[in-house]
Amino acid sequence: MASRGLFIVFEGLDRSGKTTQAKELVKTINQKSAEAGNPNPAAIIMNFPDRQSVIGKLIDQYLKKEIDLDEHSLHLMFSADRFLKNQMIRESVANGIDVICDRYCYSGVAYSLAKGLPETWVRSSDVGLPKPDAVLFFDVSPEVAAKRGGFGQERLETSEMQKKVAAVMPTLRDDAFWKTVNADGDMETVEKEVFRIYEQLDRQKPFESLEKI
Ligand code: FDM
Ligand code: MG
Repeated sequence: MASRGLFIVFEGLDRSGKTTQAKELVKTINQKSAEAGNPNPAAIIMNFPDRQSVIGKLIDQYLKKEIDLDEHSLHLMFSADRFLKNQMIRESVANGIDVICDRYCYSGVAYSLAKGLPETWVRSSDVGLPKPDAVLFFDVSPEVAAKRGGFGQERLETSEMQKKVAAVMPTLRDDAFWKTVNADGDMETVEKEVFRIYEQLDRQKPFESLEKI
């Protein structure tokens, strides 16, 4: 029987390179698969929030400061946006397709805790989502991140928010499936590191759901 796909989440601060590297990993997997004669895509990219989904469109407006939203409501929208992809992730994995995901519930929890929402409540709304085979935490030093350019214009792109998120994110770490990627290196070095981790992941173990975050 063909093996299942992997579900891999990229997390990290802004300018850690996670978006670039997530796209790059998908490209590499699909290239290698095509070279091996496989006509179908072997990996797909997913981003959270998905700014095109019904819920993601509202989140996008909030991030662009076009609308204001109650922070509890926003937290649940980010979760709901992920649950919209629940079936798609599970079906892709079952069909042998790797799902590479740029941000997931760990961003959800980190940003909401940084804003001061109640911890138990914040950590509960993503329970039941597909559990990643690996969370690659892109660890970038503040100096290197600063060299990569300034912040954008969006609501959460402030140094104050980044500092708070930087303090919370590592506390969400679960050694069972989190792996730290040194994101200070150049693109090719990081790319190799990511692919090395990817190749070592186990497709034989059962695909699970998140019981806690
Ligand atoms: N963000 C992202 C959250 O606050 N909660 C979430 O659940 C997720 C997935 O939204 F500032 C924040 C993190 C970031 C913004 O921006 C999304 P990007 O640059 O598109 O990742
Ligand atoms: Mg961003």
